[in-house]
Amino acid sequence: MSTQSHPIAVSSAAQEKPAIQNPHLSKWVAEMADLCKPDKIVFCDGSEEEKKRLTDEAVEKGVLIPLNQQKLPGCYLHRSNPNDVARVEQLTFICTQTKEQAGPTNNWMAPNEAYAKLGKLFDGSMKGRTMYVVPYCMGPLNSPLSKVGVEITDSIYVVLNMRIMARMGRAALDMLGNSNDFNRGLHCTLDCNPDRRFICHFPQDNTIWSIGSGYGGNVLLGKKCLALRIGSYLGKTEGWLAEHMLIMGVESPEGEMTYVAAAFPSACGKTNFAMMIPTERFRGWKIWTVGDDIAWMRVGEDGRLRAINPEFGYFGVAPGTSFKSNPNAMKTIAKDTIYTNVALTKDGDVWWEGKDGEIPEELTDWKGNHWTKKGSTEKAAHPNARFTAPSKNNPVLSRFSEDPEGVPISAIIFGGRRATTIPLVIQAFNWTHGVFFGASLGSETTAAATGQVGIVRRDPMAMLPFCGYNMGDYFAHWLEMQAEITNAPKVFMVNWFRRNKENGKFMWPGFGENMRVLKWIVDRARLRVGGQETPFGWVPKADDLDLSGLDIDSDLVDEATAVDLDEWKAELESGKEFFAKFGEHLPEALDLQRKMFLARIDTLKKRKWGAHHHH
Ligand code: GTP
Ligand code: SPV
Ligand code: MN
Repeated sequence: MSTQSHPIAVSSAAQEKPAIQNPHLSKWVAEMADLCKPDKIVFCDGSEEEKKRLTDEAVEKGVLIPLNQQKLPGCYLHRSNPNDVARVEQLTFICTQTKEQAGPTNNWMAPNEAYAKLGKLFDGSMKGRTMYVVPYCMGPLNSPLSKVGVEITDSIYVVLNMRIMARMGRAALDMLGNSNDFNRGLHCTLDCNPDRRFICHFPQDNTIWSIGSGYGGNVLLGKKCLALRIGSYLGKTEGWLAEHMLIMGVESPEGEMTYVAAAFPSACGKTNFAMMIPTERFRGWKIWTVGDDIAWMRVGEDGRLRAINPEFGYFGVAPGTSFKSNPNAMKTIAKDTIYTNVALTKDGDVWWEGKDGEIPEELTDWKGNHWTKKGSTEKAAHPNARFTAPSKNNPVLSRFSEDPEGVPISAIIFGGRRATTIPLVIQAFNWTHGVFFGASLGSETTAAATGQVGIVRRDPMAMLPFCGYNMGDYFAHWLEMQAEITNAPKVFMVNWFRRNKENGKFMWPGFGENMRVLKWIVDRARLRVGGQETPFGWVPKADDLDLSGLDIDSDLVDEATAVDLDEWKAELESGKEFFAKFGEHLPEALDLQRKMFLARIDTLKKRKWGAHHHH
């Protein structure tokens, strides 16, 4: 430890040894302590004893509220500052040397300017507070695909969440050894004032500075900041992909396993899909969760794309989660879970809109106010209320979820939340066309980020808020990956969220019924089911999609799967504007894909290719 004036407290388990032996780490911690000037420094070891001590302290300080321990053992409620309930994209910056490296879709700040600006805010920011040093590993311990990070934070809530979301503590330090190769993350809640809130990423320094927030993706630095923004940059330089994707194993009744990765934007159904229980018609089929939010994918020795889940827990959307929609999630969050911004019942249980059972007459809402079913017009839980739960609680956790080599991916799915235009499912002709699908993805905004909800925006690969470098170069990286892959995954686009034009309701029942679509995808990936070629891609023929026992009008299914030339033309026009932003960084192959697509549509319009042609 280098000399410095701050008294140092270490967790008991680490007492026999010096707290940190890695000279690079101790030097950096000393520098950050000199900057933030905490009263005390605690090195987190990840032990049970430490968890108990910090939980007790959090309860004493009102950071956590104990829930009914009979009903929900080991579970606690946290209420965030009402001004701090989601990711803040407008305050998130990529601090590369040049603005061009960050690209047109990211906010940019010059590194020196960002260090200076945030440095002033960090200066003395932990006076009277404790600085926690949290070592963690993203990915299975000792996997060649994993990365170590260290987050310095003044928030016990962050420490307890990181403990669930990542392999945290001594094991991560052991993996790091004396290496200097670790992500340096600094976080201070400050006074939680949006005017002093900045989430800055320095990909070229493998560094993250986050200040002024205490919520989710802004502060659990292993997740979106390291695993996606910094990760995507590392992926570009090291030849792999960091993606906003769930990873699932699909097991047939015969025991055949097919791995699928799927990118849906925030709050568009990844957790639900990753834990899905197929409906009755598909008895014998099983879904196994490898990950629910992030995939790191690399080409393996065998030439296949292999994926690991860098995370260790789920930071999932609570509203809408029920035994009806996602029973596996309900079981996962029954113990050892931190709930954020949900409502509280009289007997210490949690509640949110869309939970099973009767709506309670009275509640304490997410802000801590009295709420009544009859009198209150506002939602009792915040729409972006979340649970933090260990993945080992998941009854359908894949037994390969910790495989250091990763699971081989046979299909990649891109999906958005789209009321119109995008059909239930469509398969790309080939890898390049699939990358075009991903790059063209659009979706309605959700409560997962602050700002207006329900506006369609381009969200390529569901990575718009998470790509740590120029997105044009990111598209090129995706295209170039094909060179190394011998068995390229088949690529699909799905939309569970198309709405009936008359009544505005979702046309497709979704959730467990998505197995019908997934089965076609798996069979297509294994080259054993038919399809109809359209100008857009391959779609299922009438008999290809198993709809038996589905309790909805067949007209609705027709509508959900229909493709309309004029709607797609408009879609491609908005894609043109978006692509134009990237200038010379846009790979020509993608622009040509768009032009060929448009040309095919124009050709068919001359012959009145009709909407009846959906199957
Ligand atoms: P992030 O954690 O923000 O990345 O979200 P996510 O992609 O994991 O989304 P999640 O599975 O939590 O679902 C978000 C919302 O979409 C919830 O309210 C779900 O109930 C709803 N949802 C999920 N799947 C479906 C579906 O198949 N159909 C419909 N209609 N809604 C769905
Ligand atoms: C998302 O917004 O995609 C999330 C939640 O998974 S957060 O961790 O806040 O980014
Ligand atoms: Mn997410």
